[in-house]
Formats: sequence, structure tokens, C-alpha cells
Amino acid sequence: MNSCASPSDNRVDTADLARRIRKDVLRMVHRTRASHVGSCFSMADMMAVLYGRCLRIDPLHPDAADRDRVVVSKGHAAAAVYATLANRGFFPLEWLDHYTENGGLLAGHASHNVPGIELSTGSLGHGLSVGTGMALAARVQQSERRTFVVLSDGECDEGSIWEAALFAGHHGLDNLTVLVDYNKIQSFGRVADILRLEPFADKWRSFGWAVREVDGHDHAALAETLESLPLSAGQPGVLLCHTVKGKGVSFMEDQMVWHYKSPNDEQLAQALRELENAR
Ligand SMILES: Cc1ncc(C[n+]2csc(CCOP(=O)(O)OP(=O)(O)O)c2C)c(N)n1
Repeated sequence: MNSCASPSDNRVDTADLARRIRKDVLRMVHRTRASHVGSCFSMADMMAVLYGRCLRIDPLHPDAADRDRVVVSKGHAAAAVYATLANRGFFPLEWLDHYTENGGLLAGHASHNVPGIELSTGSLGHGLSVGTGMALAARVQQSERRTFVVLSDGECDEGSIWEAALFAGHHGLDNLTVLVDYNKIQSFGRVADILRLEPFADKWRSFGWAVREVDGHDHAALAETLESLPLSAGQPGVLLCHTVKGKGVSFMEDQMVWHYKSPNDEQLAQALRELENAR
């Protein structure tokens, strides 16, 4: 079994990191009247555990040859990606103040010219194909590096996801781990109503993947799973992370409107208060 090899001094308090990610995202989307706060909050805990506990990465050397690769395929949640990377030291926190600014570095969808971002994403459905190629390349190069891909559930409507899943299963890429942010909402509808994914775990299994279902807000459960990869030797692994869209702020949780809506001044203040009080 490969365990996470992050040096202990590289580990952080993931609850604190997740809180900082959510607070930064709130301030970013409020300032620019941007969208996707709900999408950012459902994956904030996954990002905190990945970047705070598990990944073999060095923010000071973001291009190190044998770093783990991460592709956040749900690139519309870029604010959470940028907030995570800034809080882990990939670039200064001040950059977050310029999110979506004309001519700025931090675009509204995840952009690969930002330190720590491997692939520009936002056109849903591409991240797993690229991640699968990264995993195959690591095997060919006999590198120990791992590849992690974060998908959204609505994104799994894309046929390209299943082509890549078929390929990774066929090649037994156990250096590849997918985390699905299974928040059960896609834009303005429920996944179960728009295009049913269930039995979701069985679909992945039938493509040759090892599957683990986990509460995507339970840091201990996420860490335990991510610290004992691969899920199964000789198979790619997928974590179906059961999450709540808008998690962490009472009036945003499981509310479709927060896919696009931006908080006003009052809502921002209340949301920040709630996150602070949840300590
Ligand atoms: C190929 C493609 N089609 C449509 C969109 C527009 N779009 C942005 S987010 C989204 C759906 C969001 O739902 P989900 O994928 O479940 O992500 P969540 O925000 O709930 O995590 C869509 C259709 C897109 N970004 N890419």
C-alpha cells in the first residue's frame, strides 16, 4: 500500500484550512458578484484534506517532476481551487483580491497559468481523460507520482468521462484516483431528475474501478481513505464523496440558487459569522 508521504511538518489543520477556503471564496465571489459559491463549498473539505494532508507536493517547487498531479475538472469552482492553493503557499493570498479582474491571472474558471494548476478546466468532461493520460505517463516513466481528478456529479453526464473510465479500468491504472463531488445538484436541477447516475458505484465497478463511498465533509474519513491508496492494487480508484452543495452556510446548503447567485453585503456578513461560529 502506498501511504501519503507528506512530511509531517507539511501537514496542516484541515478544518482550519477548509474554513479559510470557504471564507476566501465568499469574499472573492462577493467582491466580483461571481457565481458557483455552492459548487466551491461542496468540495472545500475534499480540497482541504487533499492539499492539507495527502498530496506529495511542494508549493515552492510547483513544477517538480515527480509531484502528484491534480486536475480539478469542475473548473467552474475555480475560486475554491485558487483559495486552496493560496492558503497552501503556491502564491500570495493577495492575489485572491484580483479574482476575475480584467487582464488578471485568476480567471473565473481554473487556469493553468496559475502556480499549482496542471490543467485549464471549465468545459466539463475533459479532466478525467487528461488525468488518465497523466497516470499512464507516470507508469511508462516508472514514476511513483499519483494523479487525482476531482469531478462533479453533473459532469458525469458527459460521454468522455466514461471513455476515460473504460480506458483506465482496462489498463489497471492504480496510480489514478478520482474524487466525485456527489452533491446531487447540477445547475438548477437535481441529478436524479435530470439524468440519473444511480446505481453510480456499480457503474464504476463495471468499468473495472475500485469504489469507496465516503462522507465528503468528514475529514477523518477522507484522510483515512486517501492515506491508504490505492484502494485496490491493479485498479483505478474512485471515491464517491457524498456532499451537500453550499455546505457550511445554513441558507446556502442544498439550495440550487447558490449555483449562480452571489451573496449581498448582509448575506456575506452572516455567512462569515456562521463559519466563524462553527469553530
Ligand atoms: C461542457 C460544458 N457544458 C456546460 C457547462 C455549463 N455548466 C457550468 S457548471 C454546470 C453544471 C454544474 O453541475 P455539476 O456538474 O454537478 O457541478 P456542481 O457545481 O454541482 O459541483 C454546467 C452545465 C460547462 N461548464 N461545460
